[in-house]
Amino acid sequence: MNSSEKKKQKEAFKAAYINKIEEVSGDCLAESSVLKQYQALAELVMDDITTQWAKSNTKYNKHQNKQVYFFSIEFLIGRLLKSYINNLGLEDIVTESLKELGLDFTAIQEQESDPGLGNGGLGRLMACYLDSSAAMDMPAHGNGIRYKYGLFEQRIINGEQVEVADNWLRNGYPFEIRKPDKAVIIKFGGTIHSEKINGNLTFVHENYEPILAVPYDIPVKGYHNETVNSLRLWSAETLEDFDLPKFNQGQFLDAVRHKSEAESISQILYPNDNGFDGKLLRLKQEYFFVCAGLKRIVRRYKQFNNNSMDGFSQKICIHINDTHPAMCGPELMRILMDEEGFGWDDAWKMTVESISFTNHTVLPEALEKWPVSMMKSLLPRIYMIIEEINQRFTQEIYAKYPHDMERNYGLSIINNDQIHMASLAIVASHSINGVAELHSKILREETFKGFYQVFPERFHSVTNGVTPRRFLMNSNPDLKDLLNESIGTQWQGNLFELKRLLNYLNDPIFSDKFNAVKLSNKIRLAEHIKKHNNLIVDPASVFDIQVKRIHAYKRQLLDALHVLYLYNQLKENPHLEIAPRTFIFAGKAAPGYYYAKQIIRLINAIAKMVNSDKTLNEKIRVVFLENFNVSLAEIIYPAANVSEQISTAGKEASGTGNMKFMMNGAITLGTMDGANIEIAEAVGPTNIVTFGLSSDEVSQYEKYGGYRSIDIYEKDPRIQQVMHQLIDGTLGFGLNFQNIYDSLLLHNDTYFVLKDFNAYVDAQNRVDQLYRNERTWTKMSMTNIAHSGMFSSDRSILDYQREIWKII
Ligand code: GFP
Repeated sequence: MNSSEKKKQKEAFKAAYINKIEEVSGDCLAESSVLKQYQALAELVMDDITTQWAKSNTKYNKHQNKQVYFFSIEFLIGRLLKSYINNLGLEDIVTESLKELGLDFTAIQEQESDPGLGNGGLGRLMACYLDSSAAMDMPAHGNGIRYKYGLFEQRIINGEQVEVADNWLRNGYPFEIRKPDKAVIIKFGGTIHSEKINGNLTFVHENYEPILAVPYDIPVKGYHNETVNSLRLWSAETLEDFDLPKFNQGQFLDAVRHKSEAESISQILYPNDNGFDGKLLRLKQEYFFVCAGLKRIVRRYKQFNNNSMDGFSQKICIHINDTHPAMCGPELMRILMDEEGFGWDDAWKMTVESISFTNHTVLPEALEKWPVSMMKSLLPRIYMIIEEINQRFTQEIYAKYPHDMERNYGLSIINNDQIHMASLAIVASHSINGVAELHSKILREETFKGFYQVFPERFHSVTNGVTPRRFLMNSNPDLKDLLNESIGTQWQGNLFELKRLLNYLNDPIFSDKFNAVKLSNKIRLAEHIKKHNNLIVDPASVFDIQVKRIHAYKRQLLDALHVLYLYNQLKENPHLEIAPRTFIFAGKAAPGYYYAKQIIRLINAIAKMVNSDKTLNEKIRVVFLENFNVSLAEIIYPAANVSEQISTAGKEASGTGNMKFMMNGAITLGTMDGANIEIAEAVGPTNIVTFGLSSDEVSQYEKYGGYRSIDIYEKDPRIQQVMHQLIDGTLGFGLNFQNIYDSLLLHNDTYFVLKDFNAYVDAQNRVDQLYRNERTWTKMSMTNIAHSGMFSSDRSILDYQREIWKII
């Protein structure tokens, strides 16, 4: 675009924008509030997108391309305004125009709420996959729940987590379109009986409670292309707002009760502490979005296929994200048999051919199991179908392995009066995949070993990925510009092109510019810390960061204990030479997960003690940033030097934060777990710092015993000191972390924190040494970015297309 064209475009944009402001606020630009400026900009952007959206949909209908639908109970999409603008290619026009109008673009963007429709990696992965699919012109859509409240807003008060409702819809949401004309009815409870209708045995559902599912669609705009896919989120409503007869009889409360009970289905997002908690409302939520989504998919398919279901499983992929949508199997069977008139065998073939399943955790306590009685009364027809799926499956297994009764029993979808949702998902889909090499191996060899023997061809592995558009290009614009001016822009279309950066490893001028970018990102984060925590941190110090859900297996505790140990070292020897460090933590604990909340409290107690101790000469600082969400993450990753990925080996399925850090040049300090292993392979052993037990060692200890945390404690005075400090009042008057202490000693340290402590301290010393050699560190950092191509979600989507959906 030459400069006069650009000028023209800017003038046109400004005129349209001023108009829009007047339209949405009734005020002129000068009088408009920042909120109205945001709403006007959002609407203007939506005007552009909806035109393309309609075109994409028409194209999909005409050509009947194979469509993928991600079914997920979480979609952690983050703010959308900026990514829409960038994907539309309007970045410069909008930024410059707003500046010329004297408006603050950053303040405008901050008006957007950050939809907290997910707990962590699981939901964020879905958002990355939608972004990549659209960027690659691939028809892939999301199907989930429009929770009225996001997870929760985390406040830290007196060092403790306090939860506040996250009312993300408070000011409306400009990027969704409500489609009441596409609403469907979901049936809960009631009874089933069979009848002969026109000579065919038909199942009739009676006395059920009907709930209306209303879709809200959010466009998913591809990067610099014409593709706009859809994220469809379902909201629960009553068929009629009030029970009029009751209302007329004066029973007002009863009348509204039904309304609020119905709406409760899409009211809250369950917090995930990787411990499965079988609540009836959660089961309702799961069936609600599964049933609504599938009904619309089938209806639309027929609408553009001469009212026929022919070819359905060749054209439709139902991809289920973990087991929450596992009822897709029986529900699709129900639709095909009860509504479309197929017999069992044909319906089963279509079901298995269209469904694929990704597992995201191996923690046994997180694998969903529903009581038979609950399923039977809430979803009687679905239960009947699950029972039949199980009966047919176990018969096949018994016929195949008649002498292995014990193993066969383990494969049963229903046992001990519980329905095992992972087993259901495996049996009812043609593909099961793990999310990193190690995780997939553990699925094959341990978690789903029996199923792997029966269906080896169904097992795959697709390593997770993250979108470089949000997590590099949009959140680290200075790095983007530096890369563009040095290695060209091809990397923006193909992240593997970042390898060209290796040519600059020994270029001192480039290195200086590269370090200047990191420093300015650290200054940005330091300003955030100053504003929110009222603490000054030195941007020249090592920014050592652990941000993720707080969970025992992710071992924020190991990080915290090391800080405490370092504090003790510095107290003993104030002249100890170390590169000054800022330890930064962020993450939410599930409200009912006491232990995780204690970890937050511990980190804050350590922070208070360390930050107020003048004798340390500011060599270490500790920060806990409240309310970790996608927007905050976007400021954090670009500013990191050290990426803490220290889960107990074998427990973290993949991790995706590790990839976001690496893409921004942080060095991973990690265990050989999840995708850390693949990061290590990509960058080579000299560009990562690894430590600790391997997953095999962990699994040996778990199976055969042989680990006694007390032995480690007794031998190591450093550990004794930090352990005592947990309970002796060092961390503040009246502050006692007895339950953390007990978990490590009395309960034998389930996640091997003490066992790995020594190795972690050594690894931290290595980090210190490496950082103090600036040239080495800069090279390591550049090498990490150069090899991050493999961790783009574009690569993951290509793998899914090739291996699982068979699209290319
Ligand atoms: C879960 C797993 C992670 C994995 C993501 C996405 O995330 O290891 O990377 O799913 O597959 F635990 P969290 O919800 O725990 O972040």
